[in-house]
Amino acid sequence: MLLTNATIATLARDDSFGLIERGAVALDGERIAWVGPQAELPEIYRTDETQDIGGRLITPGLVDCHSHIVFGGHRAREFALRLEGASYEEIARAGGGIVSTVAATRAAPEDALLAAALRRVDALIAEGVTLLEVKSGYGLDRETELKMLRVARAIGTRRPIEVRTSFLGAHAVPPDHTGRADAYLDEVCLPTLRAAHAEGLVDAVDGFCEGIAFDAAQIGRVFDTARKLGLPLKLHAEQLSHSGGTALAAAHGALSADHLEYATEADARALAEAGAVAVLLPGAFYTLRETRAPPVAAFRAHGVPMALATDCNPGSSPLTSLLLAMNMGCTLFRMTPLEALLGVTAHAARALGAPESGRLRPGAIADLCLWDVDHPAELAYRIGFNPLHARIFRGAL
Ligand code: DI6
Ligand code: FE
Repeated sequence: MLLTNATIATLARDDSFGLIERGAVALDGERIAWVGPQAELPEIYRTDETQDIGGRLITPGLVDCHSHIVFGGHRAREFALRLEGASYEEIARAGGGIVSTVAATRAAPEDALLAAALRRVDALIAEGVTLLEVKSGYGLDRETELKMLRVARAIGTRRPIEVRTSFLGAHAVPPDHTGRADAYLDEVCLPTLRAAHAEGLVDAVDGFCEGIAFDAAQIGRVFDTARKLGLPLKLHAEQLSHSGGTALAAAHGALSADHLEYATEADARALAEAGAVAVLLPGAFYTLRETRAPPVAAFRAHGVPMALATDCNPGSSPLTSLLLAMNMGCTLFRMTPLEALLGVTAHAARALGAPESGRLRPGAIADLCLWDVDHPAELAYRIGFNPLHARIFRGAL
């Protein structure tokens, strides 16, 4: 397939928009064969399968690199409680929060979990998402963690989207192990990680390093097990307080540290040295009415790549719009529209260890979005408007 008469935002290696006016993209099966100005198109890429796309914008397919999109039930009651003044941590300590979604997820049949997740996934697909990360972490027992990961894998067989899974057994201490976090890790979390890995269900390992979850020493044990299995690492770090997760993630060579509202300048330096991505989640910041923003200026100054994601989950971020996450990244965190677009393409792909996605260049995977906009900055600027014209996944419209 050959797409002509396009404005193309390639997201160049130097992290510019890499804009090409009157450009063309040649696809060869599931890969991009050539990108450049139409006038320079090599003869071998001319084909009958040519689509004039009428001056529309082409970007890479969007990447949502942090989601908890598989879960049972909802938490609208907690939303109301927070509006009456209860904090996220108070609700969690009173037995609500993550643990209440664990009960609903354990109770849900696998097909019902999948059906509910697909409704949310369809909203992401409609906005151009072609690569989606999905975490476990609402099972906290062997059976349900495996069930969640199977549902995550099934998403990729039911819809034209690539799914990368992250095992998040260290998300919360379940009620049957209250006050015994280390015993939970030894008896449930680590054996379940090994079992899920043996079944091919795990692409990366994540954790929640926080006062209401696990401390850095406990997460370090999860990371040690993950590294023995050869799995890449990610971490929920400094979301509600400064708990030392970022330094830990950097020291273990993690792909990313995520949330980061309470991260410091030293954390930014550590991420830069480790080459890790800072994944920012403005949906959670907004929903929890957080007032401390992540240190974007420090990330920028130290050259830390920033990604943006929905963090789609029933508690802190019931968000199924990556375009809105881009807008929030700009308005709430002062990212630039270019940083927002890099954040849902090249840098998000890097946070998943997926270098063949997120930039338009020869050899890259042929996942593309066609947009009814003049300039890529418009993608972050609009609120609640979806300008997607078409989506190409693995070379197929
Ligand atoms: N931080 C979050 O924002 C989500 N998980 C996490 O570790 C929230 C999960 C939830 O509240 O259900
Ligand atoms: Fe999260």
